[in-house]
Amino acid sequence: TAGKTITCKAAVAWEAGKDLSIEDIEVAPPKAHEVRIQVHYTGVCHTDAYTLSGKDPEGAFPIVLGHEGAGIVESVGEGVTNVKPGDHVVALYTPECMECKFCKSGKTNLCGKIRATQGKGVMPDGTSRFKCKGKDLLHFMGTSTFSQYTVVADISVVAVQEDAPMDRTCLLGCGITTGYGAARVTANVEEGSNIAIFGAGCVGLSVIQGALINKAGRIIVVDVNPSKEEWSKKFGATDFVNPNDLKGQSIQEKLIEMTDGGCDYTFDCTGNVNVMRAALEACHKGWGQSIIIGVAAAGQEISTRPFQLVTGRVWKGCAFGGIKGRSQMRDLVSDYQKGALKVDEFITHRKTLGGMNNAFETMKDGDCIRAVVDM
Ligand code: NAD
Ligand code: AHE
Ligand code: ZN
Repeated sequence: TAGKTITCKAAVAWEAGKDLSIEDIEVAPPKAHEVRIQVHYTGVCHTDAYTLSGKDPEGAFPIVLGHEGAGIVESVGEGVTNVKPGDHVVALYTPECMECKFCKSGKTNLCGKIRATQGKGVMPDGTSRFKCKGKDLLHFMGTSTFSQYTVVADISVVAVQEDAPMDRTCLLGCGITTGYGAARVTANVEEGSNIAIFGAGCVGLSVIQGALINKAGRIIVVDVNPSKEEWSKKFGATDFVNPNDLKGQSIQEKLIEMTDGGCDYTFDCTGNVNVMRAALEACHKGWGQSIIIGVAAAGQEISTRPFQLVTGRVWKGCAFGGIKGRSQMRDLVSDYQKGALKVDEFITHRKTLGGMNNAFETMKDGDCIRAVVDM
């Protein structure tokens, strides 16, 4: 198949707010510094639903969504040296070129090399590799894993251990790595720190596992869904608070009371800007840091009294947990294989490509942590 166009099935988002349609699409061969991957499994992340909803300022249609995928390299374009056909890989929506200003800074995992074209839904040369019914389809987050075959830039893919099951490694492509990295890399939670996590989805629950490895003190989960108490405790949280149960007290007041002055670190894993404010204001005076992970809709803005920052609280955020995919993914897979990183526990639902819309529905239900789709 190398060098030839492949026809395969994909879930196509023709329009914002509409169901995906399973279509036969044509996937062109990889050009120079590109890799064509047979996607075996993909997770469905809240961010896919966000872009499909039409609330993503960068969302354009028609598009092949999906960014939490694992598969096998089918063929590579000229000049590709980091992966070869047959390699088991995880797609990286945060690429790592290792040579741009960002990659060399030592201060961020964000890579600048292809961000502009990635945001426009095209490959680095400005064109698409997907066609359906004579129309070009856009790429998503440089990965487009809702297709049986996808083409990505070589810097957007990493080879991982072949004995690691791909229905698990796919989840390291976003949610699990994001929460884990936010705790261990972005916040770098110190031993004994009291932390609060707003939102116990895949991301929030994985913040717990990163915080536990760093030996956090109290790990308080805040969620409006009461069923998340059991999930949080199962992952190792010490406390659970449902803001709806607080009579006349704000969640920030409650957390400040519980922690004798405020949390050392808080994490927003909801994407709700009011929650982000509460998370910042629940931080300890003088040093508390709040990490924004959730993605908020177009037009939404955060606010607080500047006095909150004047008095030493810090607001920051991260993408992909601050993790550098090509340098660090193999270690995460190895941690999973050693039993030091939970992955299996996040999978609550399994679907096939034909059930992709059903996976999106399930995600809204509240009892779904991650649905893994067998492509
Ligand atoms: P999810 O929907 O599974 O989890 C969100 C949780 O927040 C749910 O349990 C929900 O009950 C809870 N919640 C909603 N409103 C709340 C409120 N007002 N107070 C407390 N809890 C509330 O989503 P997820 O897949 O875990 O993703 C979480 C967020 O992170 C999303 O916004 C997603 O787009 C974003 N995300 C960001 C990155 C990144 O790199 N920055 C990566 C992955 C996901
Ligand atoms: N396109 C949106 C922003 C979406 C966003 O922030 N995406 C995160 C990853 S979410 C994964 O589930 C991300 O990688 N951000 C850094 C970046 O460079 O996009 C918008 O608001 O325009
Ligand atoms: Zn995601």
